[in-house]
Amino acid sequence: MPFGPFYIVDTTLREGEQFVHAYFTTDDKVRIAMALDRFGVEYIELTNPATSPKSLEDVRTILRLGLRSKVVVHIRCHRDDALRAIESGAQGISVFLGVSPYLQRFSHGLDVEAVIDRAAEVLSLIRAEAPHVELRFSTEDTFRSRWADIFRVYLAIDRLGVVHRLGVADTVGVATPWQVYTTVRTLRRMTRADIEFHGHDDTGCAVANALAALRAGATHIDTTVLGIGERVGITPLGGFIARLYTLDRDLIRRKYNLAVLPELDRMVAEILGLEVPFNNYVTGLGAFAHKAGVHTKAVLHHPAVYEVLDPADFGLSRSIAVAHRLTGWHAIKLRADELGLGLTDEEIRQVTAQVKALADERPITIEDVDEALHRWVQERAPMPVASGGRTDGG
Ligand code: HCA
Ligand code: CU
Repeated sequence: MPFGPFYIVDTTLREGEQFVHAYFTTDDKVRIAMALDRFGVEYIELTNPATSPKSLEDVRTILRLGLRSKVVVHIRCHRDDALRAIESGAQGISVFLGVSPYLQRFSHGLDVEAVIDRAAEVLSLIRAEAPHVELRFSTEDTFRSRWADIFRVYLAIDRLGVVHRLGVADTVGVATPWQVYTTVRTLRRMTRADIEFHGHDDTGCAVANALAALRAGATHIDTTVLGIGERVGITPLGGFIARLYTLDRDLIRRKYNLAVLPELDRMVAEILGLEVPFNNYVTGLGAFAHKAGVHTKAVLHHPAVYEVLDPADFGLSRSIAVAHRLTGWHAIKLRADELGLGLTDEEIRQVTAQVKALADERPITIEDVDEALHRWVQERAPMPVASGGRTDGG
């Protein structure tokens, strides 16, 4: 088994709300939460209910849906936020406060001892007021913090005995998989807590970092639909699922309802007023499109030659691009068969040569291919027929 038991904390409705283009109405949030629940994410994280009256109301609305996914709220390490989170009735509360030199100098201005005191106060308050709530504490910007500082904080919080898990956050998307592995592994050895990983994608490692965290013993991974979040966002749900699928396909198929992923990606893109990116994991335009003759030939024989994900598992199908100069006779034959034209292999080769010649002159479409095929059938010499037979066949 390449990784241990894990849970997805989808934070489209928190981190995702921090994406520059995001505005979620209550109805949007309900639709997204219901689809995430159908997909099977174990947690849905919502915006801090102290942000605005509407945010608090929306937490309650989502809780009333009675989803299987646990509903958690994400708050700053403040008494008032904590009280509002408890008041919301959320099943989990995720608190964050960092100790990086940047935050110490330019943001909250607290030194390590003051961070520990503040966290201890807020976390103990929550535990006292809401004994059953699932509690998490995360140090923001973990990877640009001094190793000694973050471990002082993590060990102090773990010793309090009030949190279920500790969060490791690559807030600015700068960590490498090796760093993530070492940090999570060390934390796992030194504390009793579960570990959550939250990774931004500024330098393209969010999916790899989530996998590194998992391999090091992380139990919870944060994702958002399409990866939306601050700046370029965080680990995308679809990319993370694709990553794990090739490592343990049966587990991923059992654990999640994969066919809901295309609907989720489309829904969130539509709510944002954007397209699903053309190169998106699993659901992008190109995800299961095969083009070059060498590829199409092999894929038509055995798709796994050029596919590591089976589109059918996601309720999708592959496509073979036929109309272009890289095309091959297998692709043209596929098209001729689709049109019900009985051409011999030699004829298909000749039509393929015509199609390629045309595609060298200008971009072509499937209509051009169809026309070349039909023209061939019309213009070829009539087949010799038995005497007394019809001669108008074509
Ligand atoms: C932020 C906070 C956060 C929190 C992550 C966490 C981050 O918006 O800056 O609670 O683990 O990236 O650090 O999203
Ligand atoms: Cu974040």
